[in-house]
Amino acid sequence: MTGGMLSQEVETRRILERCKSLGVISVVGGPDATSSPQRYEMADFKVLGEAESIIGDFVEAWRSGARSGTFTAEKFTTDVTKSPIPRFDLLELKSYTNIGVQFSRGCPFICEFCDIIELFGRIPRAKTNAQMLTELQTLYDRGYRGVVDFVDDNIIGNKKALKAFLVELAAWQKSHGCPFSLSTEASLNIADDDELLSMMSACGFYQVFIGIESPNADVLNATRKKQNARRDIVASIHKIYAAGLFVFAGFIVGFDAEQSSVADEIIDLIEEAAITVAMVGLLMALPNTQLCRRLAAEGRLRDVYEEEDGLGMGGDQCIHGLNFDTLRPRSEILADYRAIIAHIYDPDVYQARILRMLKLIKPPHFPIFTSGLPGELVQLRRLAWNITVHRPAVRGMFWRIILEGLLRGPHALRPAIQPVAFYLHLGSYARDIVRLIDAKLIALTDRQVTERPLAVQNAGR
Ligand code: B12
Ligand code: SF4
Repeated sequence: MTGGMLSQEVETRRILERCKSLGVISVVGGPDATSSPQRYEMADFKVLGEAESIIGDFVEAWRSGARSGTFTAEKFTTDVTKSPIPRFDLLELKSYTNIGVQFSRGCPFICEFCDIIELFGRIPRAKTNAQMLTELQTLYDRGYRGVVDFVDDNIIGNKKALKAFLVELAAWQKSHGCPFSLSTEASLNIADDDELLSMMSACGFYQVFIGIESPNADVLNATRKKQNARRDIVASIHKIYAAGLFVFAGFIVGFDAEQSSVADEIIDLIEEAAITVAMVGLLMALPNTQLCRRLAAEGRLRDVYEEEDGLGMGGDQCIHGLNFDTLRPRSEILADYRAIIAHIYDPDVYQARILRMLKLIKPPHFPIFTSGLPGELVQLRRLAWNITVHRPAVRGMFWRIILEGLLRGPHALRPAIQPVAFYLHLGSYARDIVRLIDAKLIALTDRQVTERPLAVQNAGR
């Protein structure tokens, strides 16, 4: 998907055409096919929505000789307590840096730009504790040790069910020598619940992804992310650090209610909160969202496949967005976005932020020396070798931060190393984004310049 929507669309069509020409039957499913089935018209089978409740119908149809068809799951009714244990035996576990499992689906919030609540609903549905522990046990029995990512839409959507599970998870981890380090995604109100934070920490959760989106309360209210508007975001992040959890955060630029101060506001928040890995993207009206429907009703939604800014819509997901007529001039939004990326991923600024974050993060309520550690140390050795030998630009940052982490205690090593490892990608990625935005801005300026005489000419007729 890294080629953006246009190339994704073209690639999808190319693959489906190739299937047809080879006489191969194609089966599509998953969030994109569910949200935009029209893009997959050429597929022989479409299995749309949560597969558990319809995959049996598809298999039966196939066995009875059908070679095309559409199966659509009834929305939000799939009983996840009946989901089968994933076939981890099909994975080459050694090739993974983390393995995904899922405890619950759905999120109670109503963010305007979100497709998750349209795909999985607002009433979280959780698996049973026994089911979840069997999944982990299966992974364990297959010899996997290391990071397990809980890929829930919002793991704290049903706190009561989560807390009941965490009690059993902590006991399971302990009785197995703490084989798994855990990461997940949650909404920022996780910071309001001290008990939950310490329970998560005690289970081995070390990292949480949080969608902050914007520091500005008006923007948050307008985009219906009210749960973030009524709080001190910096204090909330610091509280999560104090529980021993490292925060990845998402931000979005391009909201209707945004002012020209957006770049400074986002930079200030990232710096003050000491958020090291901040994923900043341009607002994209995904299909199957309230935002997409509103923009369409206002006549502002653009065809995402249309040529944009004279450069086409190609590019990575983060840079490709704004598939609608923006309220602020497009060039201003792009310039603000560029300013944020250029600032936050400047190597010195990034390093200083990691050092500040290390002072805020406290030891987790989880053993540091676990049975998953040897595997992680092998990864660390590989990383250290790679950086020291092949990445001179990051070498200084890496060793300085490792040293600082060691001085703060073993608990600080992972939050120290992780952002540096990410910087191997983020540093060059940020430079690419800045280059691309510059080209887009020039294309926009050129277009205005060439268009002006035409407008004058037309006005004279
Ligand atoms: C974990 C995750 C990742 C991980 C994946 C790690 C891994 N090795 O699997 C990482 C971080 C790498 C990742 C990357 C990206 N992701 Co992602 N990711 C997720 C996340 C959080 C969970 C996915 C998951 O495993 N769910 C658990 C399973 C059980 O649910 P599920 O995938 O929906 O599958 C169910 C059904 O959809 C169906 N199904 C799924 N696939 C198929 C296929 C067939 C053939 C059939 C019949 C059925 C079927 O059956 C399942 C059971 O019901 C979702 C958000 C979410 N909450 O779902 C985003 C999500 C899938 N990601 C998304 C995006 C955009 C990306 C990136 C493009 C981001 C980027 N800028 O690069 C990349 C693309 C990577 C790639 N090469 O494809 C979007 C997709 C949007 C869309 N409408 O298509 C989502 C929905 C988030 C969002 N709301 O924007 N992602
Ligand atoms: S909190 Fe996250 S998952 Fe929930 S509605 Fe908002 S964006 Fe979607």
